[in-house]
Amino acid sequence: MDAKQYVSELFERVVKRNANEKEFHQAVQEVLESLVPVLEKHPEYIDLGIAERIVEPERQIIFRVPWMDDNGKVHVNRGFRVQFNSAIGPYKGGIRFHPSVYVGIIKFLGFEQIFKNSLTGLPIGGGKGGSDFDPKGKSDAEVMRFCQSFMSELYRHIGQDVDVPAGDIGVGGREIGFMYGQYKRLKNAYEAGVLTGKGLTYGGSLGRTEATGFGLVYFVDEMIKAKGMSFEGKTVVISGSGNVAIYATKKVQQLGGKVVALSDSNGYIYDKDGVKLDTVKRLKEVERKRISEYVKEYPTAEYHEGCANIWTIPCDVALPCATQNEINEESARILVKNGVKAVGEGANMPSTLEATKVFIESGVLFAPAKAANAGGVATSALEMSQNSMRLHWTFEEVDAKLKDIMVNIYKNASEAAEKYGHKDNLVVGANIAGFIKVAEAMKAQGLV
Ligand code: NDP
Ligand code: 2IT
Repeated sequence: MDAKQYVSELFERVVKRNANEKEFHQAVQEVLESLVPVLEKHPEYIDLGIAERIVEPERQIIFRVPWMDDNGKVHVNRGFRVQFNSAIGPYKGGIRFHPSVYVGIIKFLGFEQIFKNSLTGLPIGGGKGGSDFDPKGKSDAEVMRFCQSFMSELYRHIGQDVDVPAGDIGVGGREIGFMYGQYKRLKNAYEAGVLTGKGLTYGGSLGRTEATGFGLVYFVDEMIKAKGMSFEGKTVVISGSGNVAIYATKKVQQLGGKVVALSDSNGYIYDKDGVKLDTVKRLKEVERKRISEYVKEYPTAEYHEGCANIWTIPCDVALPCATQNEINEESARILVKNGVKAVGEGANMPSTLEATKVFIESGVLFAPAKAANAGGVATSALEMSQNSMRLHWTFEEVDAKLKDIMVNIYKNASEAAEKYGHKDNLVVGANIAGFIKVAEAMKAQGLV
């Protein structure tokens, strides 16, 4: 069958079969369109139904999460774990706690994770989980009770050789600690490799906290270096002020770039002199306050309500590190008009399909999420290795491995793009390079 027709019929079936899951449709559409040249070259992938199997999760778990708040009121949230693909390793991917979470978001994230994890070169399959629980404004005790309830169901579905969750939006060190404690209690065994992003006192890896943001900047640095540019003296706009945004900011500053803006879900700050990261870290990581508080300490900085206008700030490099679809076509056009030279996706799917098209067609250097933010999960896999060996590597060792991995992902994605006729298009290159390894493993393992 003609590969183009095959892909378009398969996409139609995905939309019909997974109605009302628009983020999942978007992620599948982008990947399937990239795969046409691969399926033309490898008709056996069509005969073996590789793409048809890849778009269908191996298993989806949806469960009730009851918990009690500090006033004794009962709440019932919904928990999810989508175990998407285990061809190259145990399911691996984060857990997201955010009120917007529903099956369409967890499935888009789990689907992307398959290719991202493959790109790392490490033996990890794709999965994702989460809940529509909103950690904002909750006490530590409420968060603990929620995490314990969530894990009281999830524990039976995961394991260090089965499925290894980690953090994502709303899930950081505090939540991983509470979930690990409950898992350990239920299993009566110290299986440290069952979760990653753990604290350093109980099996966590040095460098995991920094890994996604640092990895993103290593990747973008490699991409711009290939065109004779560097971060030195560049103006950079970064959205979000969570784990990814904070450590992307730190690495950009180390490389001599100036980060002038950061945001949260209420609005953004603009500090033309460069943001003071220690203050942001204290406000967001310790005090768990809003980014608007920043201007109380630095009155020369500006605060603006709403997130979208952060992309109207002129910059050389834009790093969206908050959430999906935060850059639409209009924002992309404004960035291009203002002279943006490179965009690196720290968040998962932060650019709409239309925005991505604008960047690629305008010749902006574009680092897609699957490749550019893979440093987090790659370092999670390094944490799993250390847990298995019952050893610790130094920060320098982990960071050097992370850098190597990001440089290799860049190399593999750009070579795949060129080989399949889309030179410099890293969206296509990352999708193809990630897909081929999984497809070959599925081919070898038979119809399962
Ligand atoms: P955090 O929870 O630490 O931070 C998220 C940041 O994004 C916060 O500043 C938050 O603002 C903002 N944000 C979240 N949701 C929205 C929204 N709907 N609209 C506007 N702003 C929003 O999460 P991470 O930094 O870990 O994750 C950020 C992105 O990076 C996500 O897309 C995640 O999937 C991706 N990612 C994370 C990895 C990791 O290792 N943590 C690895 C790879 C990708 P507020 O505080 O107001 O909610
Ligand atoms: O989107 C992602 O890659 C993550 N949230 C990190 C997953 C992980 O298992 O470390």
